[in-house]
Formats: sequence, C-alpha cells, structure tokens
Amino acid sequence: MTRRMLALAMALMLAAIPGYAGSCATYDEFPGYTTPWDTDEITYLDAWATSELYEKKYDHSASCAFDGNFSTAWVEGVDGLGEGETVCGQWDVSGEWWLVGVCIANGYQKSTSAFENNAAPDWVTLTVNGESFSAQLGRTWGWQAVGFDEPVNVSGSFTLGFTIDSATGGDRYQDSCVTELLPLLIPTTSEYRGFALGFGAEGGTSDPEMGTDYIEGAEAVRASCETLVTYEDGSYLYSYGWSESDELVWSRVDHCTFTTELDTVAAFQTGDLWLVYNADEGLIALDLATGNEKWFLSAAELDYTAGVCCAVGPGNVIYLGGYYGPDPIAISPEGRILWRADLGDTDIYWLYEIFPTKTGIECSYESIYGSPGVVTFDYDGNLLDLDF
Ligand SMILES: [Ca+2]
Repeated sequence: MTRRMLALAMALMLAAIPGYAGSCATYDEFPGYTTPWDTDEITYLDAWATSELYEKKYDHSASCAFDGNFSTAWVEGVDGLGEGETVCGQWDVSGEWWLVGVCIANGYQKSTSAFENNAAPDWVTLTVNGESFSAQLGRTWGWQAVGFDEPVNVSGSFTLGFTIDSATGGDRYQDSCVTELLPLLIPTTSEYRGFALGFGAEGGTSDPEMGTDYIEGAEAVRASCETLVTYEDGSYLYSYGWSESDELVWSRVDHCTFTTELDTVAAFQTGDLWLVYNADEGLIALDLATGNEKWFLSAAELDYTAGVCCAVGPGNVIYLGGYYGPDPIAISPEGRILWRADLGDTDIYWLYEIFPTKTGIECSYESIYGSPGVVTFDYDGNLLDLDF
C-alpha cells in the first residue's frame, strides 16, 4: 500500500467514526443484525430494576421488558414520571460480539389505550460495559432503534442498563413503561461503519465547496446512512431521510451479496437526490424528500463493481469510478449517461478518487508508472492531462 493509499484508507476510517445516535426504525428494517431471538448463541439470563410498580392483577416487573411479549411492560414504581429509574437486562453470549444498539418498544404497547394512558421515557441513557449512550426516544407505536455511537465489544455475560432521564406523561397515569428492550448485535467478524451524515457520506468523495448548492429544493429532509459489512452474507446499507425536526420520514435497506474487502455499497447526495450504489445492482437514485425511486442504472450498464468512488460536479452531474475500472462515467441528475472516459491503458488502474475542479475532474489512479497518478478530464470527458 502506497503512502497515498494509506492516507486514503485513514481518511475513510476517520470519516467512518460515527457520531450519531438515536435513530429510529422498525425492528424489521435491521436485517443483518442478530438479536437474542435469532440465535442460541445469545441467551437471556436475568433482569432487575431500581423499582417496579406493584399491581395485584398484573406483572410489571423488570423481566417484562425482555419477555418478547407486547402485552407486558416494565413499569417503574416511584412517584412521578420515574426519572432516574433504571431497568437492566443480562445476557450470556458465546464468543465475541459487537453490541451496536438496542431495539425498543417504548411505552405500554398492550393496547392503544394502555399506550395513550401511560407515560413513556423520552430521553434515556443506555449503559453497557461502562459505556453510556444518551438517546431521545419517540413516543411511537411499534419498534424504534437506537444505534450506539460506537459498538461495544461483549463476551461472556453482559448487562444492558436503561435509565429514564426524562419522560412524557400519559393521558391518565404518570408511570413510565417500557414494553421491550432487544439488543442488536453483530459478530466481531463483521465491520460496523456507524452513522455517516449528509453529503458525501460513506463511499463518497464529493466536495461540498464546489459551488453545487446540494440542499436546494430539499431543505426539509436530510439523509444519513449506515453500513454493515458482514463476511457471511455481504453488505447492508441503511439509508434514512430525516425531517428538520428529526422525525424519520423514510428508510430503506440495500443488500449486496458480493463480498470483497472493498466497499460494495455506498450512498451520497446530490441536489434533491439520495444516490445508493450497490455492486450487485447498480446506481439507484431516490427522491431525497420521499425516498421513492426516481431512476436506476444497472451495474451492467455502468460496468462497475466494487470500490466505487463518486463526486458531484457543477450542475449536480455525478461522476463515478471504481477499483475494477473503468474510467470515470458522467451521469446527469436525470440518470442519463453523458459520457464515458476511456484511457485505453490497462497499466493505469484503480480510479480511487474523483475531485471536481474549475476546469474538470481530477482522477487519482494507481498505475505501473508510479502512484499516485492524476488524470484530468474536462467536463465533456476529454483528456486534459496525465500526471504520473
Ligand atoms: Ca414485554
């Protein structure tokens, strides 16, 4: 690996350091993750809480938050909304795992009336192995998920603590309830890329300084993505569209079965489009505001596989390159292939970075002539300069 490649790998690693927690999605929207319900390798052991509401006819003990039963909930037992109260669950795992987050069924989900009548945690602190994560939950029906800023390595037995920092009262009662807490884990052989927010997210090399007003027409929704790379069944890319008030507007999962050390999934934004690249399928353009598909270019049409790099130039034109070549392709925001460059030299390979400049796109390559090499094309795809 050359110095330049090392620098690139470092940059990608730095870009991958997640700094975002508190995303919401349904349990079903997290394929690729393992829960205690999915495997014998994660065994539920025990539960306890700092307080439990006692009612003769109903069980509200700590174990109700871990029983897989939506008719039962842990209900704290102090006066008021239960701020500061904690419920804990303990599991035993065989081997080593990353605990990456928690799926939560918030409030009392036995029935819609129980849900509305009772209180539900708002801000909470999740604790595992001495690491704490703060997250705001929605007072929403069904599952929501909290992704940790960084995954926590667990082996042997581990304890998940859930502390209520604030809560929203119910129509009739002030007792805070939690119906289910379900840890999300991945094997340590998988690679968790965390959350990447906004422009030039995972896999992107776009330059927001280029003068492209990339949020024009899409101020109401911003997008984020998260990548999960497993060496068992390929990579998953989770994309989310968020409103200005941080409500989840849309989400989707893209799965790529092709396995390599290179990125096989990527997402980036241009104008009012959220672009998802999947080495199995191709380039999918989504409406940033709705998550609906606008156009699609197949991997065969693009002639790309893994290690995609992308950039957005003037007029929101998209430029793609990749490890296995070929040379850059320019795609209009409407999904039309504008041009394909062709260097015609197989000794210049692995286009790994595209950088839009005033005169054209600077493309960084590896080659037998020395690395890095920079090839510049003008915005019509004509070769301007070869610098090796
Ligand atoms: Ca329950």
